[in-house]
Amino acid sequence: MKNKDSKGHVTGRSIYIDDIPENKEILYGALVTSPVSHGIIEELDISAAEAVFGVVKVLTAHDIPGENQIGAIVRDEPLLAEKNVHFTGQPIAVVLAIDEETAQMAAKKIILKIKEIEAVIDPRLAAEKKQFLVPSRTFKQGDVTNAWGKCVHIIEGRATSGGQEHLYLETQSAYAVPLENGNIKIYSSTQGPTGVQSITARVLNFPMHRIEVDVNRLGGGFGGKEDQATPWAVMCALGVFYTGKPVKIILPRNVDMITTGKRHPYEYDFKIGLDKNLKIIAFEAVYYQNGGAATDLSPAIMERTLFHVTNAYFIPNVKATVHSCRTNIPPSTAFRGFGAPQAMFLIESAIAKAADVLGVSTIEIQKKNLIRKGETFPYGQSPDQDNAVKVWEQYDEEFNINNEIKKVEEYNKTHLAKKKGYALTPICFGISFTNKSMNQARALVHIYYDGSIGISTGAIEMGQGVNTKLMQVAAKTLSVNTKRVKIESTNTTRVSNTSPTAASSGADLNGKALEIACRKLYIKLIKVAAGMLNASENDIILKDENVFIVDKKTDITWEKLIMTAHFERIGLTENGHYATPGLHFDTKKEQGNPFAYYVFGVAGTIVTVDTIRGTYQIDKVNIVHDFGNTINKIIDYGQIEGAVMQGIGWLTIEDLQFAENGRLLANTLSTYKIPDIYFTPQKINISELKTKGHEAAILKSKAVGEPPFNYGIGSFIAIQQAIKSFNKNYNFSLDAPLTNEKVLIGLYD
Ligand code: MTE
Ligand code: LUZ
Ligand code: MOS
Repeated sequence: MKNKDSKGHVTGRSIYIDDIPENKEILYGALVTSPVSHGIIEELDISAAEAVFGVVKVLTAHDIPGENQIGAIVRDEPLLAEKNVHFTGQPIAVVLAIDEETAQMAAKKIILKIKEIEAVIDPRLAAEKKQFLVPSRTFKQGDVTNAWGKCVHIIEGRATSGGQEHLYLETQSAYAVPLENGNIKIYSSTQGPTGVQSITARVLNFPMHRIEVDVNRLGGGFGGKEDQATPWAVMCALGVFYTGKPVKIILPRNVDMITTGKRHPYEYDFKIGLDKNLKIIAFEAVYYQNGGAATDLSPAIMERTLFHVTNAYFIPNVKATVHSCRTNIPPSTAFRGFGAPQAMFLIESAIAKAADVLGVSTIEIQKKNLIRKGETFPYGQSPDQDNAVKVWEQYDEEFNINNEIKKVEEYNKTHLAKKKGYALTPICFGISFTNKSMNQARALVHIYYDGSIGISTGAIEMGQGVNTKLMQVAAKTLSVNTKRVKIESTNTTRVSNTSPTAASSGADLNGKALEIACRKLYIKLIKVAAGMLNASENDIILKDENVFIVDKKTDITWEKLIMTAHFERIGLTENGHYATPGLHFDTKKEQGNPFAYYVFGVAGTIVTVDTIRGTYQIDKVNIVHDFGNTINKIIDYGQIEGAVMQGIGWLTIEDLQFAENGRLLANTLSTYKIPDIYFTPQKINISELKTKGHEAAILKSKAVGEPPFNYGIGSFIAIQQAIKSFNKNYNFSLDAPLTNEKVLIGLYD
């Protein structure tokens, strides 16, 4: 089944926040933000802005009836700055006016005097100054201190990985409208409608039931709207509270880029030890996450980093510590992979560095250390499938690793102006929110008496195709055509207390809840059919929109059955609730079973470097991926292709530069480059691991959203293999992103 949204998207008919028909009394909001990265507000004079014709209200911290606090995990982030500003782009005021131009023009008239204080941008410096957002955490396995003695080779060093702009096509957006009795409805481009609801309630000092949040779809989220869609929604609601009129805020692209948080840049120290057979005996690492000016989701991201420090490998002795460093950039936030890519980048780079220093093959080290069933990760969980090895074996069968190596070597022997590089990237990504309580979901299913079906869940459609998958789950469980199924908007009044659609678990959690609700309806309908046919319930099945007795088709169609059930006064609405079983984690011991299952895969990346210009292209990415048993090949392959490109972009051309004073330099699309159609690999070959799937995954179809992002790591290593074949003196670099400038320098020392 194709993604049900594809037609609407290509014809421009899909509805995003800015496409919702506007009420004629609507007001538009424009932000006033901090021009400096750290300072004390000495003067904030809004009178000139208020005097502009068409301006209705200027909101500042003084106008907040409840708490001026939007922090989700730690309450350390004001909606609007009070005395201090902590990052360039931090919201200070919102101008509400009758049109966008007036709001933006008036915002410029606000007098703002800020005494600048020194900004800290470097997370290592922040750590030296003990500027931490939350306490540091350490995961351990075995005993690293004693293990170094058993190692024949020990390699240590530093590494860096950059931030990453989400660049969702739809910028941050919200539209709030007044309801009767002072209640407020918010249309928000958010991955987390309940987060928007609860934080709006906190800021307005309302009970949650007075705030209704509705989400139709997002023009992309990628984690950037897991909780950072909230402030604009709250500002709109605050505007409604004061003016009684509908209020809309759509961030212009450059405001979005400057103001919102991004993937955490990381700094790393590492030490890796191997025995003479290239078995990794010990790995020790310190991760400094650049968390920005407020906690946001950093503690959860820290946790996911710790869970992925050994990627798809078993390492008997490990010590990993993450410091969450408070700096003066916008609060870093969720981004596809959620801290795992940083961990996986480090271990993959450390292995490649070790191979470079020892003059052995990276691939040999990788292969020797893949994790097997029964072996544990540093937090105690053991994968219940041997798929790390299986994906590797299937990859070798299908793509022939030695042959791929040979082809690259032969090319390099006969070419000078161009060199090729090749790298393999195994992945192992844990599925479940690492915060146990978030692993729950609900679904509400109505069967209307004409036989059509309406479904509400907590899942947010952001391009990943979750709505299409939910249609399939309902259609399959009730055995009806997908045409009968409509997925409603995600609305807090229909499905409450939802987790954000994140952690790649949107389809699993909401799909399982939906399956439960549909199953309840199915059982009710079987009873009705049994009554109609005077038959035993055990003999009745619903199949292809018809009632069957054992395998004999009856004359009772789906529509007839539904109408009869309604006349018999059977309730045709059901709720489903799902909570992932088997999860537990002890944060005192840092041990447990945090994940329902793992997603495995391996990618081979082949690149060509232009040795004159330092430019490169990604020729090919070959992948064997563990889909489980995919319910939607078109969607899942699309998720892999998109994630691979995003992963490659992160470590190659996306260069999120900040000035020393903390101002974002890469603040437009002319200075921040993301992969485009020309940069896309000429071929991405995707092959499915032959497996039955996993019971914890929806219809055995494993989560697919984030794991393949990590295949992008291969580009970082393959490009350096190409440099090395040109410049024998090249030292493997652990400094990402690997921009063309760095490649050129590497080619010629
Ligand atoms: N795909 C598209 N097209 N747009 C997105 O915003 N977000 C990614 C991934 N794929 C995203 C996407 C992220 S960060 C996550 S966590 C998952 O989709 C969320 O959806 P799922 O849980 O339904 O897989
Ligand atoms: N969000 C979250 C996530 O709150 N917890 C997680 O474990 C997670 N993982 C990936 C992406 N978002
Ligand atoms: Mo995805 S980073 O979990 O929104």
